[in-house]
Amino acid sequence: MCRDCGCEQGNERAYFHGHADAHGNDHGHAHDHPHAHGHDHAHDHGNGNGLDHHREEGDDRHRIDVEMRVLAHNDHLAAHNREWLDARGVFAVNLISSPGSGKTLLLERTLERMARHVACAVVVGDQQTDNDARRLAGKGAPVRQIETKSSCHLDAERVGGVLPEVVTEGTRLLFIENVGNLVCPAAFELGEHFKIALLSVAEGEDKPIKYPVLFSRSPVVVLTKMDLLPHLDFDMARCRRNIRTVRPDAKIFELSARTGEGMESWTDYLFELARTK
Ligand SMILES: Nc1nc2c(ncn2[C@@H]2O[C@H](COP(=O)(O)OP(=O)(O)OP(=O)(O)O)[C@@H](O)[C@H]2O)c(=O)[nH]1
Ligand SMILES: [Zn+2]
Ligand SMILES: [Zn+2]
Ligand SMILES: [Zn+2]
Ligand SMILES: [Zn+2]
Repeated sequence: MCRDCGCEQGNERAYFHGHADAHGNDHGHAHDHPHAHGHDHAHDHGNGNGLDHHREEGDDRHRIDVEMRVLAHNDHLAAHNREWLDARGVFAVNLISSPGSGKTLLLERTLERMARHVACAVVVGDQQTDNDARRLAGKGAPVRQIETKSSCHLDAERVGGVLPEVVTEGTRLLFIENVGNLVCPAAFELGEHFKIALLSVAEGEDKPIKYPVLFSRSPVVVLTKMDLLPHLDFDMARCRRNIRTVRPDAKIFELSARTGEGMESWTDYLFELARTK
């Protein structure tokens, strides 16, 4: 997670009050869920990372403790989401990119091609507006918008809250469009089966090595807006090398949602994912 943007505080304090108490446990998750679904974990909701809390060791250590605690708590809720999805035979992908890389247009075109054949659902996160949900409505799949307000990423708790509404009986594929941001969403598991990083060719071929956390955690990378290539100095070979530098086994798609170029192998791949569930 990012040290400075205040993710570990749920952002609100850092952004709007500026007096973070650095304890991060302000979201009041009661955690009284029954564990009827068979996993058997320690369930340490205190300082679950095993580090003791030594204020005297300084703020850095303190902050790392808090971050680890927030992430451990989030990972825990994400594991519940994944169990919930697995129990229903749903394959979930978490789409992450910078703002405007083309996540929503890709999903629009993807649903138009797929939703008739495979039951899909979409959860979409933005800081504000339900614009994306409105764009994705009427494409044959239930859609829920999460407005994260001050937060720069989706988290497992918020996603878990909408799953029962959006994932209806028979759903095979869940697309989660994260908040546009190359950094923080990479740190927060949502219960997805894997992350998919999008990079539009207009952003430049160096992004995978500049933002290695996201690209190293994404086994699939989609290079979007290929129709713009003639107008750019984008070096495709270098981009592929950069992706492979941080993620040697990355599967890379090149496509344009606008022209439809490359859409077929993308949807073929998704059909296959849905079939394996
Ligand atoms: N030329 C071209 N433009 C595209 C393509 N895909 C998306 N766009 C345009 O890029 C802009 C942003 O696309 P969105 O789909 O809204 O991007 P996004 O990643 O969902 O953006 P956020 O949700 O704000 O992070 C829009 O004007 C799209 O029409 C593409 O393949 N080619
Ligand atoms: Zn951040
Ligand atoms: Zn639990
Ligand atoms: Zn979008
Ligand atoms: Zn964040």
